[in-house]
Amino acid sequence: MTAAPTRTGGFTTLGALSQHAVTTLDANWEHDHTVPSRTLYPHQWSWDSAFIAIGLAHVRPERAWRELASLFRAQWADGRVPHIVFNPALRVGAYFPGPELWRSTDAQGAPAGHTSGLVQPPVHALAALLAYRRAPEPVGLTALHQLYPALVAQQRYLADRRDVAGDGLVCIVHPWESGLDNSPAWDDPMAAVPAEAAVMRAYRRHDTAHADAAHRPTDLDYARYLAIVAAYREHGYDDRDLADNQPFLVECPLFNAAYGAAEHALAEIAALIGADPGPHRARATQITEALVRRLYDPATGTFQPRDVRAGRLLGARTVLGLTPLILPDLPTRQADALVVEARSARFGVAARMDRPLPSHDRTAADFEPLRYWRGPSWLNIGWLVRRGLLAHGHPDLAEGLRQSMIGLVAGAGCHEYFHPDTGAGLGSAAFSWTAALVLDLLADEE
Ligand code: 2M8
Repeated sequence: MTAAPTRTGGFTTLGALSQHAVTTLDANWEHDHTVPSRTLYPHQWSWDSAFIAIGLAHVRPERAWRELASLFRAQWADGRVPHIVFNPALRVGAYFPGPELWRSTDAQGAPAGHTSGLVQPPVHALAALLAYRRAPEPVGLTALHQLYPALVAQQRYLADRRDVAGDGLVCIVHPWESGLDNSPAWDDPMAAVPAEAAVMRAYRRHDTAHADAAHRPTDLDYARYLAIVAAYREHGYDDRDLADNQPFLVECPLFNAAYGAAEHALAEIAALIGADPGPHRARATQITEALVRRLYDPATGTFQPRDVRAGRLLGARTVLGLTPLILPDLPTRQADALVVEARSARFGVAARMDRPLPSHDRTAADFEPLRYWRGPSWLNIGWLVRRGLLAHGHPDLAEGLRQSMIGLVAGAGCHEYFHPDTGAGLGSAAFSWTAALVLDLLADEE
């Protein structure tokens, strides 16, 4: 199917837009969590839940805390927070790849319920802090007390088990761990993963039954996704000897920026609950230093992922490179360079934006305006970049981006992603993090 992207929605008042976002979140609420989308993603996703909690804190604070608590109930003994927590009430085939492919319950230290074995960017400590700021007393403080050890364990897992190169940065073992599944950033390391598209004949993809196949990753992408999952699963999702066993090993700028931002947030949470913020501050400093040392490319003036297997920086200039701006201690030299990159024709950030922020360099030959993370505009990424612009003293650009994002949702509704030229809504039409983050943007007038 090749549906032309259409504009839906068209909210003329901010009140109506906000109500639409709340209705979307309410419709996606499922006993103790919010599904990203009833059709495409009917289980619980890790970083979705963090973004969702940020929005829920404005309108359903009690649910914000339940959202995070339910996710962390699925934390593994080693501290990993799984990227999918499966709802056992759903039929087999409700999502692909489902529990039968992950077989998490065979792995050591996994919880009793089914989960994936991968992780996603650790934006949860930041989400907990922001939710607390929005809904502080008395439930908020209790929730922070309860979440703190789990958030610390999440960071410890990443520090102890995923620093494959020994350079202070976290390695992702699958593009799904980046959250930007088929970003051009991963094309080179993915090309080295042996797989054939034909293996997909043995499976039934769920995504292409609900979304336009031309917008989604290809069958060859999926064959490789499954090959990487199989390699990890066959080693019991054990992180020892990752360098020997995993075909995809990458240090991602967004994942590591989130990892550093988490230590900054944990320092603030520690201070609120009477714990010691010192070690968090020290780790935050180390992470920022490592990020600058290992992933900043002075030649391009942006951050690039590092392919740990090949021992080199990856060349694609995707929006991932802008996200270290969220680190408040990013040195001025790198922050200034990222602002130049953000304002360039590649990304077009401006005080008055004429087009949405794309997920990939719009001047690149492989920019694809319709295909998922290869061009379309996503609210969670814009939301992070906006925070970064505010943190580094660019309120005018931050406001331009905020207006652009609100305009997207006002024009098209709570879509999963948006056409980077026309702003037309794409993907799921009732997507939770879009709803949650537009609520936060509406409330956060600078
Ligand atoms: C997308 O990823 C899943 C796999 O985890 C998929 O394509 O099926 C990504 O957009 C990811 O960032 C997001 O968390 C997930 C659920 O919204 O969907």
